[in-house]
Amino acid sequence: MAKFEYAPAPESRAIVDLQPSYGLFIGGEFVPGQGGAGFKTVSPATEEVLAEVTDATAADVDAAVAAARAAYEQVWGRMPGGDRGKYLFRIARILQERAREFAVLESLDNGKPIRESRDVDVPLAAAHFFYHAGWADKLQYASLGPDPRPHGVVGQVIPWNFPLLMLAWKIAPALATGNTVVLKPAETTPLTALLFAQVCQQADLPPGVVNIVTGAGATGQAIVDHPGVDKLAFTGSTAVGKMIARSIAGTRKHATLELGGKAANIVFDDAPIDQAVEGIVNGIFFNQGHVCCAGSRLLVQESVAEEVEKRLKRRLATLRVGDPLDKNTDVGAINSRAQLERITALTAAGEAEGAQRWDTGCELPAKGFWFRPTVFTGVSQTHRIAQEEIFGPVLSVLTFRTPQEAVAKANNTPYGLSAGVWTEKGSRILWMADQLRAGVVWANTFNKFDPTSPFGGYKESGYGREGGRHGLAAYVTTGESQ
Ligand code: TAP
Repeated sequence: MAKFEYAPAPESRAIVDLQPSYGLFIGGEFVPGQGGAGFKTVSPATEEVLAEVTDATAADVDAAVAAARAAYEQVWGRMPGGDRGKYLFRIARILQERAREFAVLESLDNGKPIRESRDVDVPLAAAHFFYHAGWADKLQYASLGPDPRPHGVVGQVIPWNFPLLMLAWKIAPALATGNTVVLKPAETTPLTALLFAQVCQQADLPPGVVNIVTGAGATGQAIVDHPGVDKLAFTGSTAVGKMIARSIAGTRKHATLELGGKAANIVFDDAPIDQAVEGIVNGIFFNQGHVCCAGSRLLVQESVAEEVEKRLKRRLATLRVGDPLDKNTDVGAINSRAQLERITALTAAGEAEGAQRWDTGCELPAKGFWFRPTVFTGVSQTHRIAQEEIFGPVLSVLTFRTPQEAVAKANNTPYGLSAGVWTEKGSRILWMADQLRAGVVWANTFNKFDPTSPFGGYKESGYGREGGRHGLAAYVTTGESQ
């Protein structure tokens, strides 16, 4: 099918006021790092250097934890919930007012299409603050147990795939429940977290309630190891999550871990195929497949497999891959060279193990990090591309004959974060949801997020929930749990 030719529709980047270098946000101020070292953050679409960012040392983390402790003890931990809620409402409104600035900056630093940062990441981040603002003065009615109280200082470490949104998932519930935070954004995507620090200043948030320290894995490890941190909230890979669990074993620290996934998107023969195809595309090609809950394994009933595959490839051929700031772009840049190498290596393993590889053959920009939307058919359960998280725009297709076989294959993974079911039968949806070992099961849709709905995994996808009432529980201790 021929692609329509669209004129370029680039979003202007003039709205973003990029500084050449950024300090750390500690105690309500931007301060230089004590180690003096920095690193560059680049646009993955062009490899252009966007800014120099501070590499926080253990001493910087120590200062951030001290600022968070002072703010907790002197101000935030004592403030009535209704007053905390007003700050959260204020932050939410500023995020809405500055939405375009955040969206452009996110697309520049992360490589995701502006359509997604504008319509998904930023509105959902604001929604998380609005939602949690509403809870701040109602915690005793949230069935959290008797006398819910904050932990104190929370250390938070987040990945690069949804930089602002993951920050909102972490900071909004922590603040609503009366905790103060030290947050580290990912090394490749620090800029929207630093813009968020400016929002905290604009909202007159008391100094030290939110502290942002930029850096690489060592900075994250310094947060994890710091004895002044009462609770940890981590989102990232299963490998690092396991290291964190080992580091804090035997300490009094509480933790929630949101880790990887290898979700099954299951299409039955009675599903409306065109809608299912849209769901498959959204499931794995949204955000370049850099989504922990991505529908990276398509399980399709054998009787419709050929038809689904045909329509899927036809649809994929219409996807526009390119400039993240162009409003017509569907698939943007891969976030980093390292991630591109990982995707390249895993897809090469798929071919070597005997699966059939197909891609859209679209043109890719000469500079930057890019990967064509790719589909593997003839995948067997033992293939690495069926077992390991690729975290890129790559779909592995497997088939099944009966619902029991679909369940067995869907659950045959070390992960258990999400799953999707496509069928006309309501009873089958309920039966499948009951059988699938996944924290979230979507029915006739995929990748739908809402702050009221708890999100989190089973097995190697981690423990704890974020969002909803369940998410609040992770940020409080109660008479029962103290
Ligand atoms: P990771 O390498 O695990 O990095 C996540 C964060 O941890 C980054 O800020 C990273 O810093 C930091 N970090 C690295 N080593 C650390 C250590 N030893 N101690 C403390 N912090 C450390 O993952 P990633 O490559 O950024 O993200 C991709 C992975 O995250 C995928 O597996 C994906 O499934 C998972 N993910 C899960 C979810 C949920 S909700 N379950 C959501 C998004 C992503 P640097 O960036 O500087 O390395």
